[in-house]
Amino acid sequence: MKKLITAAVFAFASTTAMAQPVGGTDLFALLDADTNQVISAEEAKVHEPVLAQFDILDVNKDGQLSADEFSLLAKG
Ligand SMILES: [Ca+2]
Ligand SMILES: [Ca+2]
Repeated sequence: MKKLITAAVFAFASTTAMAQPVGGTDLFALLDADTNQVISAEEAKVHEPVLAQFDILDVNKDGQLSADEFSLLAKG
């Protein structure tokens, strides 16, 4: 199951590189107040669902959410 999710995330990332951003990507841009391409814990406070899952979404535990990490949110 984990393998399937990874594949789905990879496919999602590949698609968004070429296609128009949808849903989560717009939210990412909205939350990324300083436009440094990552969501800090401070920026996540604006959106409760992101803040609630921040630690889970922060896969590499660097205290920030990259676009790839953030895309996991939309998957539920
Ligand atoms: Ca940011
Ligand atoms: Ca991270």
